[in-house]
Amino acid sequence: MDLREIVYEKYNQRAKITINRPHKLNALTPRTLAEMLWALEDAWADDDVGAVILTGAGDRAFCVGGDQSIREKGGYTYDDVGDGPLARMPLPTLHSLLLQTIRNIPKPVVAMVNGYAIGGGHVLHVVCDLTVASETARFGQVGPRVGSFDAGYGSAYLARVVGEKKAREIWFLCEQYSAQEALEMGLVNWVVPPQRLVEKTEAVCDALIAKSPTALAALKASFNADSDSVWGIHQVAGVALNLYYGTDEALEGRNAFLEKRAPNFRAARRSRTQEQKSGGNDDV
Ligand code: 2NE
Repeated sequence: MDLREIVYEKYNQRAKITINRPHKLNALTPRTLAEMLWALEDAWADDDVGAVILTGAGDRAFCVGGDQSIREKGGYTYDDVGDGPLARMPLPTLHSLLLQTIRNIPKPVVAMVNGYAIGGGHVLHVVCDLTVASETARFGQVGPRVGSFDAGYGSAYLARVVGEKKAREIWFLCEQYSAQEALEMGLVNWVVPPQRLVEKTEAVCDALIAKSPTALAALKASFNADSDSVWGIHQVAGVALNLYYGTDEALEGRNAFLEKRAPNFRAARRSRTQEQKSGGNDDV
């Protein structure tokens, strides 16, 4: 595959996927996601690969989720789709497929978080098996502020990781959390100074690669089994998200972000009340 938005490397029995859009804080396009899926499938098929590292280029961001500059009413549009059918799929569908592939690949996936892990970029690290964070990393969800949501792995699985109250706080308030706070809530496994991030991640991979691959694969599948039902919720949420993108409410969130102002959802709240009163039959 012609890789333009990620860097994919294989060395010392590991595969490393680096989201390579540092000028956009490693925000995701359909192409980025299609390339990441291709790389993960390659790592899956390569018997010599015992662990996968997922990270972002530069020192500012791991990934800040969907690229808001290509989001329009109705969803994300991107001309540079590349070849193959994957890149023609809607961004949320590709993001969902990527999350599920990170979960399904029978090898540990380690997130190396070097900066912002925000929105759909935050969800990426949440579904990874382990997370190593730089002291400078920042974590958070932004959907209710920018007109989006991940009502599947991003919320239901997050609640299993950090607990119900904390997950609701993270999504409802859209605040940012430091690496130390993330460690305290069980969201990451290790926090290290930025200059030790690569060294620590490589040491974690060395430790993983020294273990029995079949034992690790069986354990990963077992951990997944308990939360696999979230995949069904995630797919329903994806249908809802694609419908939501067509609304003025979602567009107000995206516009407010791009115009660097606070969103105003008052009109959306009023129209919800009107719909409820009329049973949603106004236009039928
Ligand atoms: C990431 C964050 C917290 C950074 O804040 P700060 O204050 O350090 O920087 P600033 O000025 O906000 O951002 C720096 C530049 O990066 C761009 C900004 O527009 C800005 O550009 P310039 O003004 O310098 O030209 N930028 C930041 N995030 C971007 C993004 N996602 N897409 C395109 N450009 C982005 C702060 O910027 C923030 O909260 N960003 C919003 C993150 C966001 O909205 N992510 C998408 C959530 S939805 C999603 O991920 C998703 C989905 O919708 C569907 C399926 C799967 C995932």
